[in-house]
Amino acid sequence: MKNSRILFLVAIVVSLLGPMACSQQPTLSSSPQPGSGQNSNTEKGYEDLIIGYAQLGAESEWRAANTISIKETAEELGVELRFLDAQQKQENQIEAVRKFIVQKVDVIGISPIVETGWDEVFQEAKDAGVPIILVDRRAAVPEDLYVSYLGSDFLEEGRNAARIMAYLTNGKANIVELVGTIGSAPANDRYTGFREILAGYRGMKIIDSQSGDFTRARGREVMAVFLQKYGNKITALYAHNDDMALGAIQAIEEYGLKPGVDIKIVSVDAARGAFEAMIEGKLNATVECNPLLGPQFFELALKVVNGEPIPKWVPSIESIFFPEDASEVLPTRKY
Ligand code: GYE
Repeated sequence: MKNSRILFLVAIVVSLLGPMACSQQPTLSSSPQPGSGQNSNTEKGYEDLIIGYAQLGAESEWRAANTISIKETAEELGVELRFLDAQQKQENQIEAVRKFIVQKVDVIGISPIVETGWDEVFQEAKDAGVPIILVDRRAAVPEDLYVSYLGSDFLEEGRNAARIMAYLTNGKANIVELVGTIGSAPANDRYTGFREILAGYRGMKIIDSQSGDFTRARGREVMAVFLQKYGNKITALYAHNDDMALGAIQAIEEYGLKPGVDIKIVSVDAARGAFEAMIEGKLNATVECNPLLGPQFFELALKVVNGEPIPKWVPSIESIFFPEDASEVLPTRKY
């Protein structure tokens, strides 16, 4: 590992520890919702659990890995899993939650496609005594409408992406940004966190920012439009996920520029495709966001059902990867 990169990573770790120590400590909530199975002498095991899971769709490599993790872990533990895929539509997710309420499942897991619009249906779940665990994405609802959020610190991912971008470009860049699904927690926070850090760099400008909806196809299309509009002026790309970066890499090559060289690229997720692109020198860094949430999710669900205290936020532990280490790390990646 080069010395400069060690220093850079140390700086990131220090900046991670600072705010975490004071403001981001998970708080404990020991009050399970009514009907959540708090029964003094009959503690439940995994094989007693019936879980409803409202997945948002299948838009990316990340999501595919996330779904597999939930399904495989349920099978391994002997949990009865009722899994619905909302195919990228909030109304389908709301309908899934309503079905699970009618079925009186023990716990509902949901990865809300966007942040807003959940108050009513979450209130219905609460009134029916069915606890909700937010998985991967947060919802903008009062804290009493869900028992816990299990997932990443998307703001910090955005900040780290900006720190890396500043390092890669020596603080001077014309950046285009591929935003995730409009209104989703990761898109909102990765957008905001990135700008927080950029505010400290005069030479780094975001010249355009559009949604690529977290998909490879849209990433490619939107990047092609950016290139038509700005051409060689673009020196850096920030993509809110690897899939959009991979689509954009194609568009950049089609346009006749070298991704990773003419245009520095930083994305988020650390999926296998990103490691392959880094090995080929086409991607400069990826900020990890862990989709393998199955084991932690069912552990939380079991605790909820047994009335044990659980944290209001269970953050995932994540890293950052660069091309120099990509060949060594790729074989160990599970997604
Ligand atoms: O980064 C992206 C996916 O919600 C963290 O959704 C997740 C994001 C992930 O489509 O690839």
